[in-house]
Formats: sequence, C-alpha cells, structure tokens
Amino acid sequence: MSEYKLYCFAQSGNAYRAALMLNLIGASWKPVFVDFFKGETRTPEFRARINEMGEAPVLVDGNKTLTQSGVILQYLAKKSGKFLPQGEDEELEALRWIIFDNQKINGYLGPYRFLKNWAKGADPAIIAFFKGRLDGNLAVVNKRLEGRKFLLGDRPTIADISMCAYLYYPSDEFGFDIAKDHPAIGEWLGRIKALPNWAHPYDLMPGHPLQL
Ligand SMILES: N[C@@H](CCC(=O)N[C@@H](CS)C(=O)NCC(=O)O)C(=O)O
Repeated sequence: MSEYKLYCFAQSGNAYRAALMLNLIGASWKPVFVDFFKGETRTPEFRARINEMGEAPVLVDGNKTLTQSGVILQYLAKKSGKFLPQGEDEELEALRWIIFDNQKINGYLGPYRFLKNWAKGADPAIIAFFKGRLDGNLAVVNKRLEGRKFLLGDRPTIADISMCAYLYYPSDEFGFDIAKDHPAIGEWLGRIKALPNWAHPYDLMPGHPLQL
C-alpha cells in the first residue's frame, strides 16, 4: 500500500509541487484524480470531505490531511530530511521565496495560463495585465539565480520545488518561452530536471491530455 495519497490533476502546477517532491524524495504515493475542469473542487462534497478551501493539492498521510503546497513541502522535507533548509536563516529565506512564488510568480502564471487556454470569453486586457506583472516578477527570480545554482545557494531546497511549479509546462500554453526570455531560470530548470526521479507534470499526475 502507498504511504501517501495526493489529490491532484495534471494541469495543476500547484499540485505538481507536491507530486514532484514526493517523487524526488522517493516516497511511495498514489495520485487521486481531482476533476477540476468539471468543477469538483467547488462541490460541497469536496469542501466537506477533502478540503474546505476548495483546492488541490491535498496530501493524505495516514490520519493527517494537509493542504497548501507550501505546507506540504515543509512537512515532507521535515519528514524525509530532504530538500530541507538548514537553520533559521535558510528556513526564513526559503519561506520568503515560497511566499513570493505563491503570490507573484505561480500565483499569476496559473490564472494567466487558465484564462489563455481554457476560460471562455476571457478579457484580453486581464491576460495582458497578468503578462506584464509576470515579466517583471520573473525578472526578479532570474536575477536571483544569476551566479547561483539554486534559490538558496548550491543545494536545491523546497523553495526551488515550489518555484518551478508551472515552469515546465509547454511554452505554447503561455504564448512565450520562459526559459528563453529568462536564461538563468532556463539553466536552473535544467538543474532541477537533472535530479534523480524528476518527472514532467503531464507524466506524473492524472488527467493529461485534457478531455473537456
Ligand atoms: N496556494 C495554493 C493554491 C492551490 C490552488 O489554487 N489550486 C487550484 C488548482 S491549480 C485549485 O484547486 N483551484 C480550485 C478552484 O479554483 O476552484 C497551494 O499552493 O496549494
């Protein structure tokens, strides 16, 4: 029997953070498909039984149920001892980048990609607004990675696993090539991809290709 269950779906970069972490630490886990595109996260059943916040990912470890990818990453890092920031300064630094990622990078990339690919009648002005914010925020991360192997230094941590959430999805889903426009991000993505047990989100989680 698998040690962990992860509620997730292939198109979710937020869920990919948890799925990738489980793979990278060599955990035994199985995905539970969340039918996000049919509105499952908004049903009263999902909110009552799985996550009151109405979101994936959700990690189940025995009697413990955790949500918010940042919390899940922290939990798995502490439990496995892998990708764990060392000492208070690194812990705070990792948290700083995880919050910046949640709000300013993947917090924009997720809705931007959703509006561009799947929302019907999305206002182009909103998509353009997100793209403008993304260009500036990705430049911040690119600058941080110039001369550094990973966000905190020479070693990959949960800050990197959080930050890469949406960045491996195909560039045609974004309409621009993040790795090409931001070369230090491109090289860093290559370093994460080279870690043992790395897998692409579309290979790791159920629901690809999408059937609408
Ligand atoms: N900050 C959360 C974000 C989770 C999130 O927004 N998940 C999306 C899927 S990518 C979701 O489930 N949205 C549900 C909805 O909008 O109904 C995390 O990092 O776990």
